[in-house]
Amino acid sequence: MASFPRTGEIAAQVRAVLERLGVCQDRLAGPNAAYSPLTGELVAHWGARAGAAPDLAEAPGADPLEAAIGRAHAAFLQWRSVPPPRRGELVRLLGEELRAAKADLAALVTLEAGKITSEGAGEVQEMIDICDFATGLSRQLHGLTIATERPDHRMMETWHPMGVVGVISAFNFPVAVWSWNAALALVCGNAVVWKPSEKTPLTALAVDAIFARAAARFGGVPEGLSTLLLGGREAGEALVDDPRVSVVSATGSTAMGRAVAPRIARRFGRAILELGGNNAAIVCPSADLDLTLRAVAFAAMGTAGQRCTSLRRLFVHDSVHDALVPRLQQAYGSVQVGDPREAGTLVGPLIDEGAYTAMQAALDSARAAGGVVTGGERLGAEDALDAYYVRPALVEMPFQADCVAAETFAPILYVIRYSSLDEAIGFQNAVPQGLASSIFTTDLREAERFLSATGSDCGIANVNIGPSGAEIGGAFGGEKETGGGREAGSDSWKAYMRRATNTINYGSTLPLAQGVTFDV
Ligand code: UN1
Repeated sequence: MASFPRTGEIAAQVRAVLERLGVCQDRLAGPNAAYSPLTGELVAHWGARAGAAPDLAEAPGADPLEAAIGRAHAAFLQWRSVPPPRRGELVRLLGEELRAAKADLAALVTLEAGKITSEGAGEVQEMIDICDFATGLSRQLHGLTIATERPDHRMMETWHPMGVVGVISAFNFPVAVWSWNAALALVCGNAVVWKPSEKTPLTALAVDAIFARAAARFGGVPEGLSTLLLGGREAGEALVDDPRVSVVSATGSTAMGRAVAPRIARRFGRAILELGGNNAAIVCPSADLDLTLRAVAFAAMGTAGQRCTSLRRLFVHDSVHDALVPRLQQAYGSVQVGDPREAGTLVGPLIDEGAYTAMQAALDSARAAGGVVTGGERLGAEDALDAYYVRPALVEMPFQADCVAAETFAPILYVIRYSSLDEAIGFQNAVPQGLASSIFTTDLREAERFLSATGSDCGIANVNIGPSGAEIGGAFGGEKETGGGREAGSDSWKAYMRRATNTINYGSTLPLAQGVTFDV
């Protein structure tokens, strides 16, 4: 039976978890308020820029953001000379500290971002996984040796640290996104400055405290190697505009990416952009419908539809529509929505009122375009007036209207029928975003077509699993308005390093390439 938390019961829990995680009281003082989406109540205060606070005391009048980036840059100048496997040791210790703090940090993710218990734990597990990955990577920052056309020469490439890596993250993965960037950036020899979402400052403070414990065990970590910049727009803009920030990794909306990308480009900085997704799945005539139903339920309703990778569009073949869609409607009607701490709850709250308003506006547009909406209504408002729990919405659409082509960060799944695979792939690719996609089929030809150059145009294309919930071993990111960046596994580390091509002459003549002669 679903229940909803009552206003007033969350703040004390948040305080207790923050204390267990070792977040200092002085970082929880300041003019800004932190809220919990579980009830909408105020749960803590935080300072304008916790990471930059010491400078305010040291150098009155100095710009604390500039000073924080300056400290990070100074840390980079030292850290770049530490051998990579030794840098990996710091990240290994971070992984150990995260293991020790997993239950508490996961609980805080639930309290601050509203994730159900297993998804809060899953997020911290992703952090641990990337630490393990990066520790191994610290001994594998390989360059190539390349055949040269000149006698007695050798050509190779070496990879060097970039500088300061700025990380701008969103509320929906309040801690894991930092870790995908930071674990790689640190083993690659960079310093990291993190500007988290203003909606999730407390989990960021907790991660900062966890990192400090790893750094203390490591010993001799330069001050400012990992800096937390709490704040609003101005903190993000400082990272975007400061030429000392060689790489900016920004996760958020396409609108945010459109604002920051030209500013980073103007100073020839490097950008890793993880922006909007409008992820689709195609259900083919041969699909295993039991498996499809479970995959669609998790991908579309999980995390209350607030993953970049959440499933938002479902293209169902005419021949299986009547076997699948009524079962989906049944699942949407019965899924437990409520207190994310409770066993049995699968859908927690939306992050805030703005998310709820955007969801209702999208549903209104869908109705106006001929869509038939099941669900979408607000729940539990009598227990917590300022919390926004909703029944996930399933919307049968006659065609792919404008509201379907836009990303709404809420649990809305649009269902559209199709009759040929070409048509379905056409629908799936006909949106501006290109993050994640899936096909459900047991037909080898259809699966391979979907994965081919004429299939899905997304950065992630899956067969018989949903578009969300990627492991860290693969490169994560997408094309078109998703921004083109890649994070986490595979060779994503290269975005945090600069490549130098080196040619060495070990002979005593000077043969020029391309047969050029130049005798003086
Ligand atoms: C995001 O939604 O911001 O693939 C990232 C997934 C997670 C990451 C999502 N591993 O759903």
